[in-house]
Parts: sequence; C-alpha cells; structure tokens
Amino acid sequence: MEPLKEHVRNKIEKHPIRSIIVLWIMVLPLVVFLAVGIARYWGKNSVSAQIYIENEELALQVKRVSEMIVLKFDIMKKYASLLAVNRDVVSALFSTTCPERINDYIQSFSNVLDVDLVFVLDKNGVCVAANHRAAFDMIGSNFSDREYFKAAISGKRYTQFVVGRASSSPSFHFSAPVQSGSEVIGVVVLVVNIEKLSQQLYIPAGFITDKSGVVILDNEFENMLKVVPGEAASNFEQKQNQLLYFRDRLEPVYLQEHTVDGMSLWTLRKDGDLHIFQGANVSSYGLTIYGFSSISSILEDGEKTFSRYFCALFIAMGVGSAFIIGTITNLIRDKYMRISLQNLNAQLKRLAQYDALTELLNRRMFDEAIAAYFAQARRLGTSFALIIFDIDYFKMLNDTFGHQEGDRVLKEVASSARNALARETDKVFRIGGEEFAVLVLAESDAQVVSLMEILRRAVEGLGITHPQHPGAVVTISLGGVLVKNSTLFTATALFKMADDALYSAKLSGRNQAVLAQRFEVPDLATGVADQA
Ligand code: GH3
Ligand code: MG
Ligand code: MG
Repeated sequence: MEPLKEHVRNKIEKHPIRSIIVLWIMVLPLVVFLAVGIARYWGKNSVSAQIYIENEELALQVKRVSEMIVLKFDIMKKYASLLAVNRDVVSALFSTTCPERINDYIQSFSNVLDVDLVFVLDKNGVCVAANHRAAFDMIGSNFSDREYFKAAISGKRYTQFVVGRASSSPSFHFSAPVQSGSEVIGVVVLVVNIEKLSQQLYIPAGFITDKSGVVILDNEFENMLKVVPGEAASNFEQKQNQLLYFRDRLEPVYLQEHTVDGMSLWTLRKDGDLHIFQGANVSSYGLTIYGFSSISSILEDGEKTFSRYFCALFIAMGVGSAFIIGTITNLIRDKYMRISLQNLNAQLKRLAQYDALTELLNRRMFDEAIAAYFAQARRLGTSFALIIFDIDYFKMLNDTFGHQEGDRVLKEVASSARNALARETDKVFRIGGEEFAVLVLAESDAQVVSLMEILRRAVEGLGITHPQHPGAVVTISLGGVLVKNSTLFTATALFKMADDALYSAKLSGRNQAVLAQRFEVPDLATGVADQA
C-alpha cells in the first residue's frame, strides 16, 4: 500500500496535468456507468408518467363509450316500447291483412328515429308489417325461432346482437311486446346496424364483444365477428356459430401480450405497435369494451429522452469529475510539496549547523556559541572554558593510509571527544580540517586541565594505528583557556590564547595539553591590561 501511495504521490508531484488526465480516464467508466443508470432511471420515470396519463385518458374514453352504449340502447328500448303501444300497430295485429298505412307509419317512424329496420311480428312470429325498404322481403316470413322474439312474446323487452340471415350484416335488435290488456299479441322489433353504431361509439383502437367474447363492433372492422382467445365462443360448435353469427367458424382475434418492465402491453397485429389496455363491462347488455392505445411513440420518445439525459449527465459529470480530480490532485500536490519543503528546510538547517563528515557543530555554530557563552557569562557572571585541539601528524597519516582512512579517523576522534563530555552544556565543534573546539562551563583552571586530559586520553585510548613509528597511535594536542571575568575578553583574543597554548603543546612534543595564562584587566576604563 505504502509504495503505491508513494508512487501516486510522485506522479502527481512530477506530472500534475498528466496525472489528472490519467485519473480522469480511470474515473470515466464510473461516470458513464452512473450517467447511464441515472439517465435510464429518469427516462423510465418520464415514460411511466406518460403511460400513466395515457392510461387515464384511455380509461376515460372506455367509460364514455360504455355510458354511450347504455344511453343509446336504453333509448332504442324506449322507442320499441313506444311503437308497441301505437294503436294502429295493435289493431294491425288483430286484422288478417295488414293495411299499407301501417307500413307508411313504420317507415316515417324509422326515418325520424334514424333506425335501419322496423318490423312487427304477430304472436306466431310471422312478420305482418315493416318499413318500406324491408317490407317486400320480410312480410310473411317467420321469425319465431329468434331469441328476441321468444323473449318479447313472453312479455319482456329484449336486446340482441344478430347477424342477419338474409343480409348477413351485423346489427342490434331491440324487441318489445305488443299487448292487448294483459295478453301479448305480437312483437315490435327495431334494428340498428353496427355501421351506424360504430360512428357513435368510437374507440381509437379496440372493439366491443358480446357476452360470448365475439367482436360485434370494431371501428377498423378487421376483427368483426372474431372471437377473443379464451372466451366462450372459442369453443362453439359450427351449428351454434351459424345460428348466432351466420358463420361456420369464428377466427380468433390477434391479441398478443408482452411484458415490458413489469407492464402488460399488447400488440393487435403481427409486429404491430405496443398498446396499453383498458376494459369495461356493460353488464346490462352483456357487452365488454376492449380499449387499446398505442404507446410506441412514447417508448420511442423514451429512447430519445434517455439519449438526451445521458448526454447532459455525461457532460456535466465528466466536467464535474475532472474539476474534482483537479482540485483533489492540487490539494495533494500542495500538501506533499509543503512537506518536502519542510523536510528540505530542516535538511538545509542541519547542513548549515553541522559538519557533514563528523556530524559535529560547524565553525559558524562555534562563532555563535562563543558569543552566546560570553553573553551568558556577562549576564549571570558564570565562567567557561575554551579548548582547541588538533590531531598530531595528521598529514602523515593521510599521506600514508589515504584520505579516506583520514576521514574515518576524523570521525572516530570526533565521536570520542563528544562521548568524553557528559554534560549537555558541553559542546564540541569542528572548526577546521583536523581542528576541533570545545566549549564547557568550568570554574577553575584545574577543572580545565583535567577536562583536557580526559579528551587527550580518550583519543589516545582509541588506539588507532599511526604510521609515525611502529606501535604509534593517533594522538591530539590541546590548548585551553578559562574565562572568568568575561567582560575583559573578546572572542578573538580568547581564541588566540587557546591557539597559542595549542601551539606550545605542539612545540613541547605533542600528545599533551597546555593551559593558557589568563589575562586580568581589573579596570576597563583605563584600558590598561595587567598580567596575572
Ligand atoms: P601537526 O601535528 O603539526 O598538526 O601536523 P599535521 O600533519 O597534523 O598538520 P598539517 O596542518 O600539516 O596537516 C593537516 C592535514 O590534515 C592536511 C590535510 O591533508 C589534512 N586534512 C584536513 N582536512 C581533512 C579532511 O577533511 N579529511 C582528511 N582525510 N584530511 C584532512
Ligand atoms: Mg592543523
Ligand atoms: Mg595536525
């Protein structure tokens, strides 16, 4: 995990633009996935809403048709009753020969009420009168086997769908009994052709079936006298078909159900449009209304809506994600750059303060430290010591064993000096090639001498082979000075005193320490220095 993080971090730091593009391309499939999901959801919602409205409209249409049927049929029944109480009609049924004026009356009755056929049957079912158009064919014919006759002769008004035997045209028959007192003496029949009804009961797509499931009204006419699959008439015998519908066989209505997104949809012909369905029963007349409405355009629209939503979402989310990635990448880059800058600063600070080889404080820090020791000594009246030491015959060691070995020796001497000094206030500096300085808090000359001796022995004790002569080891020479009354010295003067002491140590044979003689200047104002 860590290396991956590091890798990403490095990439972001080095190639920010490229990283943003790569990250964006990596995020792109997710953007597409989300855009498709949301667009599909929205598209589906919009389609559902439109289909809902379409369903409501269709339901309303179907309801209106069913109300129209009841209204229309009720009126026809009333017309039939009205004709049944006409005095001339009643008297015609009593006479053997029907007077022509009855036919005239029936003709004008049918004209005024816009009924296709009106006729009167006697109690045996024989036609005795009819409007002019049908009179020639019908008068004298027997209709006693018809259901509408049987019902009416038993005293009931009746409505029946009939396919005319002579005309083979489908129509509705409305019959009513003609009574003389309580006795039924005949029947009047009003006939309305389906064609006429179709114009008044219009359903955009759909049809009306009778109680057996046979289509008896279809605006398109293609389903006329076909049977809805699964309905009673599917199992009718040829004889029954002939009697009721004047057909040998009843074709099935093409009606195919499809389930789309949990919705039941229907096709009304092969590869036709998908339709929604709404049905209604007109129970008083045993009719069923099948209402359909095509939603293909809504579904096509849904596809377009999806594309539109998808494009809009993809652009918005694509731009949005690029912006977010850009911002995040920038934030990460800023953060890491800040961290590296901090690290770099710390490193620089270290480099500025410490010597790279020995890891001791450097010359600059020595200058600062000596000034601070002076300041503290002046303020608090403390005393301190400065010790300078230098490796003996170091050039020879370097020349004999090489510079690298020389460096190793420098490091060892440095760390042994540092380890020899226990207190935190004791500080060791590398102030030149193989020259070191020590600043410590000290009270007396004796203390300084013993400290120098500790350092000298520490280096000698390392036992590092020196090429001067067989058995020789690396040693150091030291010069020290104690600063007591600090107002009387300067850093330069002090350094010179220690350096002089070191020089004396070298002259006296090396591997030894020399304490500088202190200067005492009791009165600053006189500017005269006395020697102690
Ligand atoms: P003396 O006892 O008088 O001090 O003799 P010396 O040879 O030690 O003194 P000199 O000043 O003649 O030589 C110092 C040598 O220290 C010269 C130089 O090659 C070596 N030197 C200085 N700095 C470094 C360093 O960083 N690494 C190494 N390996 N050698 C260094
Ligand atoms: Mg030297
Ligand atoms: Mg030296």
